[in-house]
Amino acid sequence: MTGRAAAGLVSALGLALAVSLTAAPSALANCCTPKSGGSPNADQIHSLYVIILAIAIVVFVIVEGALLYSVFKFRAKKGAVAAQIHGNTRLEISWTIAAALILVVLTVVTFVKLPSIINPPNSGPNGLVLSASTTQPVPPNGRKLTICVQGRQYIWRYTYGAGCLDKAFALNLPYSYQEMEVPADTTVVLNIQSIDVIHSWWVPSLGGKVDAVPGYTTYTWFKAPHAGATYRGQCAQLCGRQHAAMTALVKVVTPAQYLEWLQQQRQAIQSANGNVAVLRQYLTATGNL
Ligand SMILES: [Cu+2]
Repeated sequence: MTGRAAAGLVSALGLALAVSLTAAPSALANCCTPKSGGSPNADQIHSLYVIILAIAIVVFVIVEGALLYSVFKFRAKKGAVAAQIHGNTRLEISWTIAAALILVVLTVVTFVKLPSIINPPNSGPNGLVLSASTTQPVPPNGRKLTICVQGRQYIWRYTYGAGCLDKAFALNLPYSYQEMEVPADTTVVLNIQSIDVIHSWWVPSLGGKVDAVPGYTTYTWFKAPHAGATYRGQCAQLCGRQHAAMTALVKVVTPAQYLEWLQQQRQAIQSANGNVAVLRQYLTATGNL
């Protein structure tokens, strides 16, 4: 292929890509960076990604530019003998140092950002008033809302309140499946477990994903700023035949709505348990159980 034909092919491919992306604007949303906006840790992950992407684009343009420049500038006809050039020590030392410096910058930026991704902040002034607890991780003032997330083939179960890991039944804590309700502006810490295989909790707008591993408890947190928002997630670890059905929905409501919902949920569970007790009595009495 001649240089001109190659350049034409590259231009045509570039044009086709641009047209297909422009014609599908919804495909552009979050095409190149992680989702954000639902929680400060998600925002920090997003901004770290953008910084690294920008540096990578600069490196890409320089390298590809030098390559294309060299290909066209120094192209030779068939049978030509290439010029033999020995190593340019100064140039080689320069680009080794430049590459090392880029790595240093990436490392420093990452370590500067890391604490705000890992450590939860305090709840906002409009958040729910919560009691302190010693479960990790904790915001500086120790006050947070604890929700236990339990993965099972193939649904997420959420138990609300401190003590959800070991005293959920004793404390009669309310629970729900698939759809999680949370108060806005409140630091929510998730204790994540699995009762069967490895699952992975991931609601992209609310931060990084965390595996649910049988026999272990893993943690993450989020702090959703706006009541009325909903965030969707999907189990991110292939966990079996119905893995694709293992979705999650997080609904952000006001603290008052959250407390009301908790009460409703508690009552609904109590009434369902009452019905089951009556049914069990009947089945036992009639010799069917
Ligand atoms: Cu799964």
